[in-house]
Amino acid sequence: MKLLVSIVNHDDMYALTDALVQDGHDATVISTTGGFLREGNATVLIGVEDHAVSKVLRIIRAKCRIRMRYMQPLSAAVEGEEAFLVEPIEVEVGGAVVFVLEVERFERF
Ligand code: 2BA
Repeated sequence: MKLLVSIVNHDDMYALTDALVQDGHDATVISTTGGFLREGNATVLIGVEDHAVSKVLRIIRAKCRIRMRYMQPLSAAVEGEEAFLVEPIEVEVGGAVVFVLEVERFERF
């Protein structure tokens, strides 16, 4: 069994979980925040049997779009001077970042 830790855009989360549930997979959603953009995203935990991993990855790929975001970096403050704004940079986010973890044991009580 594998645990897919899938970090997705919040706007794709319902389409993704609907598709997963329709295909018979269980999922848990955690509200998370990206460390770089500091924007909300969603982490979807999906426990799946090994033979279903590729199918679930296909669903994730189909439901999660790549988006471009603009980030306003702040210059590093030099001693004695204020930090100042520099040009916004374009950042590509997603469709999804997925970690595939081995599950040692799974119990449901
Ligand atoms: P964020 O950390 O907010 O990152 C958003 C996007 O910013 C990333 O998209 C990437 O394109 C860019 N980015 C991240 N760190 C960067 C840096 N140091 N310099 C320049 N650009 C940078 P994705 O790679 O699609 O990641 C989307 C979200 O997935 C991330 O949001 C983070 O929440 C998570 N994530 C990505 N890689 C991760 C990792 N290795 N470990 C844990 N979480 C990860």
